[in-house]
Amino acid sequence: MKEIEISRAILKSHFNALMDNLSTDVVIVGAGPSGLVAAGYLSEKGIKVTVLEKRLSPGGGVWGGGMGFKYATVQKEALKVLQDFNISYVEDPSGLFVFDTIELASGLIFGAVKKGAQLFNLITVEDLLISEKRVRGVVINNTFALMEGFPIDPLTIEAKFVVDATGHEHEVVKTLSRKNDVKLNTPTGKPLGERSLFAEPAEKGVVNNTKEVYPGLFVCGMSTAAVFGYYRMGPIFGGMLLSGKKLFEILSKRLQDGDKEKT
Ligand code: 48H
Repeated sequence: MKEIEISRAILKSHFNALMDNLSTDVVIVGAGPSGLVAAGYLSEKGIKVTVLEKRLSPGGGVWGGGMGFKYATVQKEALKVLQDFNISYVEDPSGLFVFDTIELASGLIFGAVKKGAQLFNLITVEDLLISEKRVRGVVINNTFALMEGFPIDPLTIEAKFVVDATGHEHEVVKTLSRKNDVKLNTPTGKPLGERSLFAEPAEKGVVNNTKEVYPGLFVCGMSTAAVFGYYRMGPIFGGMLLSGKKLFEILSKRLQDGDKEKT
């Protein structure tokens, strides 16, 4: 066994995967629950999905459950998504369903990858490709380089659709709005900011607001609350799972209807 063969195998595989994803159907920014659910369903349909996660570990805010206690909840409407990803749950006397957050995080990651999504960690989306009033891809950099503030220029990935699944931070939409003279699909044309905790309307809001916020750019999951000025919900994840599923339904239809805008 030659050590250099280990290095060669890793580098070859990684750069092949990256090269293969430089042009893709859908880029999902953020590997939290909403992005992973969307990635799994879209990939299952044969759509080319590239998920970019800035942290070492995908899974977003699932791992921490509620205040670090490793269980969280969903409502019955979301059970089908748990079943589709083979995640176990038990019914609580309250009528809610409880799951182990470690099983959900690892199950969604495994499910999305096994269904065909290509997931890269340690890549931060720092900007967007825009032309002719449409988002056409993302500008990416190495997370460590950005953390250290090194002046390293980025690379790019082109996509038919880009999704901001970055959670509370809504980093992609924030960057689009800050750097460009654009009007978002919100009442003010800008991100409205997240509101305080009010679970029931928040759960409905996250699904209703899963939509295109600017041509070529969609929001799903918690970033919808920050963009459309909705409530947060605390550790109930049905809205996140259903938002990912709704995004899948919208994008698979758009791609199927031949939304063949050139990237
Ligand atoms: C690459 C990035 C970038 C970037 C961020 O926060 P998430 O878990 O996202 P959602 O919306 O799928 O789920 C939200 C849920 O976890 C949650 O926070 C809930 C339900 N909160 C309720 C409440 O009241 O607080 O994951 C987003 C992911 C993370 O892994 C980030 O590291 C990643 O996006 N990310 N990846 N480039 N620029 N910004």
